Amino acid sequence: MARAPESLELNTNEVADKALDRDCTTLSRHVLQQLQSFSPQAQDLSALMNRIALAGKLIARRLSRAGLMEGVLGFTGEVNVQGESVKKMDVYANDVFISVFKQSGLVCRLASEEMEKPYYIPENCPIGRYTLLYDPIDGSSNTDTNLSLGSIFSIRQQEGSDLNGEAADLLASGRQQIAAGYILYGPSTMLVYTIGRGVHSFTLDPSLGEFILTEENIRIPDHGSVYSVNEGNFWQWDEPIREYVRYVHRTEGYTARYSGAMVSDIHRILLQGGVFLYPGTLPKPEGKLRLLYESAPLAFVIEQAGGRATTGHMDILEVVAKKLHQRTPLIIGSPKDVAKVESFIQNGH
Ligand code: AFP
Repeated sequence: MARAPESLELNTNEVADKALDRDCTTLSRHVLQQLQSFSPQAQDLSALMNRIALAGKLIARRLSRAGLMEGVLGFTGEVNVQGESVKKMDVYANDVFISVFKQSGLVCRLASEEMEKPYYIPENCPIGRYTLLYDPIDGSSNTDTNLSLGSIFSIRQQEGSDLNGEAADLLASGRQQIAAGYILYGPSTMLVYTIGRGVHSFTLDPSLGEFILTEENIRIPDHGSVYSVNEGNFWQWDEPIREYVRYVHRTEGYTARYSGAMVSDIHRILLQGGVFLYPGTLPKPEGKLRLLYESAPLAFVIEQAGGRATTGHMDILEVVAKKLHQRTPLIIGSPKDVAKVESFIQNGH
C-alpha cells in the first residue's frame, strides 16, 4: 500500500493530538490552565468546580430517569422560605450540593433558595474558606414535563470567621464572586462557568462521565433578535416595560422565546444574542428572581462574555444585598438590547 506523503501524515497526527487534547480538557484541568498556576488557591478552585460538576452529574442522572422511578416527580407538599411549593427534585438537588461538599475541606457554608438560613458543614469550617450560593433547580415547573432545567452556582470567599452564624459577609455585591456559572439539563447536560477570565462551556460525555470542553471564551453577540419575558405579566408591569414590549411588537426583527427556566433562556441568549427580562411588577417591585444565587451569578457570566445585566437603574453586580433571599428585577443579555430596555426605563423611549 502506498504511504501518505510525510506532511499529510504529520497533519493527521496533529489533528488526532488536538482531538485527544480536547477530550482530556476536563473542567478541573481547565481551571488550572486558566489560572496558569498550581497554587493552593488554584487547586481549591479546581476542586470546587470538580465537586460542582459531580453535583451536576448526579442531578442529570436522576432527571434522565425521573419518568421511570417512583418518588422523583411531583411536589413534597411543603412550601419553601420563598412561599413556593417545593418539588421532590428541588429537595434532592439541594441535598446533592450539600453532600458533594461534605468532607471537602473547601466549603463551610452553603446558601440556597431552598433553605431559610445558610447550611454549615462543621467539619469543613476550620479550613473551608469558601461559600457556595446556589439555586439547585432553576425552572422547577419544567420538571414534571421533561423540559429543560438548570442549576445556578456562585462561589465567594468567606470573609471573617462568622462566629455568630449570621453569614453577614454574604451581604456584599456580586463583584465579590470568585466563580459562577450554571448547569443546563437539556438534550445534553452542559456546564458554563467563569472565574473572571472569560466564559467557557463544557458538555457532559455520558460515556466518560466527564464534562469535556465545548467552547472557550464565548462572546455574546452585541445584539440579537430574541426577547425573553413572561408577557402574561403585562398587566402588572410599570408603563416603561409595557412600552418596551409594545415597541418590540411593532418592530420587525424580534422573536419571543420563553421556556420557564431562565438558565435555558439565558444560555440561548449567550450564544445567539438578545435580552431576558424579569422586571418588577406593581405588587412586587423587586420581581421574582433572587439576587445572590440567581441574578448575580448569571450577571457575572454574561458580563464576562461581553454582555450586560442591570436592574434597569444599576448594574446587577453593583447591587449590595441587604438580605440573603433578596429579590431583584433583572434585564440581562446583549449590550445593545439591554441598553434599549434601559432607555425605556430611564427615558421612556
Ligand atoms: P422556579 O425555579 O421557581 O420554577 O422559577 C424559575 C424562575 O426563577 C426562572 O427560571 C424563570 O425564568 C422564571 O422563574 C419563571 O417565572 P414565571 O413563571 O413567573 O414566568
